[in-house]
Amino acid sequence: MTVGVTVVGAALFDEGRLLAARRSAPPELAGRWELPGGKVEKGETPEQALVRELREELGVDARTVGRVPGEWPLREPYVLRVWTALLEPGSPAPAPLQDHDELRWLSPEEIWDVDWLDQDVPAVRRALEHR
Ligand code: 9L3
Ligand code: MG
Repeated sequence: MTVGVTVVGAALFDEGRLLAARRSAPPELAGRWELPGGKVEKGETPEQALVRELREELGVDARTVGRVPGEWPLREPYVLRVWTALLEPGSPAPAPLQDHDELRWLSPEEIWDVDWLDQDVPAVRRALEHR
């Protein structure tokens, strides 16, 4: 049984680097970095939600690859669940279209250079182990 409402996060990898997105809203989260994504809507699978969120937030054409094991509680009733993802061939490069004001492709040495949201720290660690 899946408990809680899923917020999907994308561990989007390209050429060995991981995409980090800096939130511009809401004010209490602005300036912190996250795996882009958002809430699963009614009638969607988590994978469909992730592809939609990445299109809306970043303008990219992406596909999910696999679930990163684990789940990280957010504000009730939300739970962060993460999938690895890749850009489809010919996808536009990601752009901060919605909810973000900066993006960075982080190499393995740079992963901890940004101020990740608290719940994203263990999720990022797990994503790197399971990519
Ligand atoms: N959240 C945390 N880490 C993430 C994502 C995508 C989302 N990697 C939190 C921030 C918000 C809530 O989940 O409080 C819903 O996310 P959104 O729909 O505002 O992106
Ligand atoms: Mg979002």
